[in-house]
Amino acid sequence: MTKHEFVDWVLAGAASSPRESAEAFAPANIALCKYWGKRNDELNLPVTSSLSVSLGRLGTTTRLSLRENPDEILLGGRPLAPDTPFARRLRAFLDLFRTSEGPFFRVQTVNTVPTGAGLASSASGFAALTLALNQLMQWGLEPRALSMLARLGSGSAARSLYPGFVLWNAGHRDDGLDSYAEPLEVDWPEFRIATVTLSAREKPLGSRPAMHRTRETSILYQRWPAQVERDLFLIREALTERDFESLGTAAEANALAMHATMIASWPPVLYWLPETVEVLHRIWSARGDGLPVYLTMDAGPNVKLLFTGEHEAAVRRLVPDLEVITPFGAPASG
Ligand code: 2P0
Repeated sequence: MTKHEFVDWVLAGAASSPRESAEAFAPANIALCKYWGKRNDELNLPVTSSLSVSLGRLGTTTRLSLRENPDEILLGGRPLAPDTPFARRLRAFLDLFRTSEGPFFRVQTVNTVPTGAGLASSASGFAALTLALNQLMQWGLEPRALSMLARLGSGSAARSLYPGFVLWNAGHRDDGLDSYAEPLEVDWPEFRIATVTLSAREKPLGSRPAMHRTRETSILYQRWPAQVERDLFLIREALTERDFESLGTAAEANALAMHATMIASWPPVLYWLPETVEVLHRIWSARGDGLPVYLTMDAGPNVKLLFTGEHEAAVRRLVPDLEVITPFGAPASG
């Protein structure tokens, strides 16, 4: 099945009567149990399920309106040259929903994630665009269908449809109709994530080719699905019991196993910088001294810390220049 056929299937029966304009927000997300490897590149179907936490008000707001050919794309208020990789990828996504006759769009995208924090992923961007399209075209699609459409733009975008903790079911079907994300009913106001920005430079290898290379060449990848199955079970159990230390342990083990698997690829995929390793040792040392702080890492050199509100001051002392995120709303002020 092609992407186009998939979209036709999802949109079959949906109404379509375009409005003038629409606006939507989607949060960025960080996986606690990672998505790494596809079983189908065309439909962006993952080998394993994954579980993330959305970052509250940090994410992407996208405003869409109809216009004459060609599309116009503005990023943070600035027009984007049509031949940039981002503009091409965005247009390719929009092409799934139209013919050569149109419709054409003005796309105004604003990221509310702090620049350089390593969070400006494609996830919130494609999720916000999908939500805005649903409103603009008045399709009236359910979140499950929207999650599958966002997935075609970027796998992790499937998870950015919802706030809070989110599970993306890998699914088993070849047509991808059972591969969508759903929210987990867990409210955890004390839960914190913080980003440690060590490098804002563009990564040497994008996650898409890196994922591909890992799956093709890393001997350790054979073990990855079993690791995810274990970690997903432990994380879900920890969420149910609000057991922060079990959650942190499983999330950290999962991230490090993903990186170990990448490093065993050929040519090797190693995103870490010397500063990354220094932070890891600092965290492990503090944890050895009794501070319940855990870490996770994505396809880059930056580190994200997991802790609870009661330890925020200690974590800030440990790692200055943290960007602390409260996924379940602002902490109550006195
Ligand atoms: C994740 N990452 O679960 C994992 C962990 C990065 C490391 O999903 O090819 O941009 O568009 O489906 O979603 C980044 O990969 O990849 C990612 P595509 P995506 O968050």
